[in-house]
Amino acid sequence: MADKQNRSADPGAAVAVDDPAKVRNVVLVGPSGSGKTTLTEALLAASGTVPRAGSVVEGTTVCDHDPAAVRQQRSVGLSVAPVLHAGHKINLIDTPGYADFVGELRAGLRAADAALFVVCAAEGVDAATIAVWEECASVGMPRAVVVSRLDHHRADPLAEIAACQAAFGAGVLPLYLPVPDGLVGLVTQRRYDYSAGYPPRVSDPDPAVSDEFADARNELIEGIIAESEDETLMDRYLGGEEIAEDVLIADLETAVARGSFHPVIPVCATSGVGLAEVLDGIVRAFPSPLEHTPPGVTSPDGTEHAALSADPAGPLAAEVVRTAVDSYVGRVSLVRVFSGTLRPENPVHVSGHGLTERGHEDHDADERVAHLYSPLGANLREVPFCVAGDLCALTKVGSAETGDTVSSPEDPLLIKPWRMPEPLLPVAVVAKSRSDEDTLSRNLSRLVAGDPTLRLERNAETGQLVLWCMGEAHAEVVLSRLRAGGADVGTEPVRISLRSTFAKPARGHGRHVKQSGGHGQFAVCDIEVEPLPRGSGFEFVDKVVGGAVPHQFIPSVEKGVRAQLERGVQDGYPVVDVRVTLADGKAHSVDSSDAAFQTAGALALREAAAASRITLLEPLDTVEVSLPDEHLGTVLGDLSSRRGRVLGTESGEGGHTVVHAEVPAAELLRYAVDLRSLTSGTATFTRRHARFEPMPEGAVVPT
Ligand SMILES: Nc1nc2c(ncn2[C@@H]2O[C@H](COP(=O)(O)OP(=O)(O)OP(=O)(O)O)[C@@H](O)[C@H]2O)c(=O)[nH]1
Ligand SMILES: [Mg+2]
Repeated sequence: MADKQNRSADPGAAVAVDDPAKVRNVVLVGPSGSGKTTLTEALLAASGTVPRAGSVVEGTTVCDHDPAAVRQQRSVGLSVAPVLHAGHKINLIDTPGYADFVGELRAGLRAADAALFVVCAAEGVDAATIAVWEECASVGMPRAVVVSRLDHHRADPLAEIAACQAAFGAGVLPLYLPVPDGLVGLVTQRRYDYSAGYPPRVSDPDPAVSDEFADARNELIEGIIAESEDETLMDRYLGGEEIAEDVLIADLETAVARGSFHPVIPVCATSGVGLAEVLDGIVRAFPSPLEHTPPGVTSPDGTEHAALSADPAGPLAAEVVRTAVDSYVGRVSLVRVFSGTLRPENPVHVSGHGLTERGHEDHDADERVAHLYSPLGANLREVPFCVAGDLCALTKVGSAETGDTVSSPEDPLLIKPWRMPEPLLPVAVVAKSRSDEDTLSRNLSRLVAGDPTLRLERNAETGQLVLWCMGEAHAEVVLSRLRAGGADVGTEPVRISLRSTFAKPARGHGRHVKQSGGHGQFAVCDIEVEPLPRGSGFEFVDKVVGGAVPHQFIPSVEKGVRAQLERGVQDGYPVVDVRVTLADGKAHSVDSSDAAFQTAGALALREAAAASRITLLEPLDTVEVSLPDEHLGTVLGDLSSRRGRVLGTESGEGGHTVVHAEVPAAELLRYAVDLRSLTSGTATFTRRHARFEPMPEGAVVPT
């Protein structure tokens, strides 16, 4: 079980809309603790969707329903909360701010048409949030900013707005500013008084209200006019003409929807200040799905398909953006419909990308969707259909994995995938008993299918089951889901697969002779073993003269040697990079056999190993770290303390440097965690196995 799902009759209003123009999909983005979940909760309560706002601390919010979220006191997954406001359905998509859950954020960005950046009035703006802002900017996603937690004891909303302007760049301007008990509208020149909570008492327009904020008002109006398509407006404004409020608002809304103007709204979720302005802003200025170009699509065989649009009568194309596994209802797939209309009575076609690195095959299947639901956190409310542009949840669509396309069997489609982050923290899990092992493997594959940021590795050499996670908080969520699924699991240190090799040439004599009673065994061989350069593997040379070892038994010797190389000659580490030459031997006309010569070959190798010196080889990875220049010194110093060798650095985009290095894999086990703390989460890295290298004298063999 992951999320405690709950299909209740109807805790909210009817949530099926038939017109994409009436839908807004808004993803909440921002650092952990900035107040996204609390804001969502306040908006749900303000709109009457829930009777009263729950609290993150008490674990009673709609969005943080997962037991791991309650325990960690922060969101650990994406959550959808639809709010009805002014005849529109706003799908609020709450995402976790903590870096481990960036996969959930990516899914939220995919499902949304606009982003609300939530930053705390007391915290400044962090680099990870700036990076998401820039990413949204690069695809023209409309964005607005909420400066949250106005009641924080260190809140300084004006400083925070200035920090947002410095961090996010042009077009970021406040639409409202805080005053005691509420806000003042810079364009509307009205006062929004929240002293009695939501909804605010709104005053009539009054120029005196904004006197105090004349500079901010002028800057805002100039900012809006600069974005206007009416080029005469600036001249008229500079000529002293008062531009009408409705003209300014219309231009403002167009510029927001275009992604070139980003209003800032100060908000306090606890007192309600700003909630009406956020809801109105979303409905009026954020675009409907009709204005968002859906992702590219092909037929499942890869042939091009006409571009999609948010047309309820178009071909069905929906995408599974998230999968949760629930102990009561099974698999719950959160779906964004990009085109067409999903109806429970119609069969659907599910096709996937076959993310082979996660151990999945390409898949294609026809399925039946018994019920459609509108999710409200963990609550599933049945709906009769879901139109293009809207979000819904499907249950029991067995073959659907995150990233899959749901289309119609008559016109099967495949939506081009979105980019998912690579999990880089290995965690070795062990089942406490035999029966736990079975439960574990059953649950693991389901978990991996639902979470694209989780990778499963069964390492045959070390015998370990390794889960590659995004970080420790992610690992905790995964483990708690496994335990909740009934498997008693623990963790153990991750083992590294080592190799060994011969440090110097040596000879070995293998004699396997047993001739007392019954069928005898007779095989003798002499071998020479020489080290080869790294990466050469294994070579076998036959130099037997005069049939000392009959030719049919030469492959037997090789087989025996190979088997021993794989089993290892010291501590069980496979032997590589050697040439084994069969120089001589003896056979018996009756008692020699394939098996006897295999045994003799293995014995000879063991004897040669005893006469040589065995060097341990450890895996070395090529690592690429991309980081802001200011952290370069720290990261280089850290790499060298990990026995890393820097191969070079190059300047990347936007003040970033890419460091190329080779680092022993044993030193990278916790690099995902350490690099994040060294660079405040601003660096990323990739790693790839390069080769094996001798371990330095005195290095501790990782267990
Ligand atoms: N007093 C006060 N506290 C708030 C407000 N907004 C959020 N908080 C508190 O701040 C903490 C973090 O809020 P969350 O809503 O969990 O923040 P988040 O952005 O969802 O954090 P992540 O889920 O980790 O990304 C919680 O303890 C909230 O109760 C606010 O407006 N006023
Ligand atoms: Mg949250």
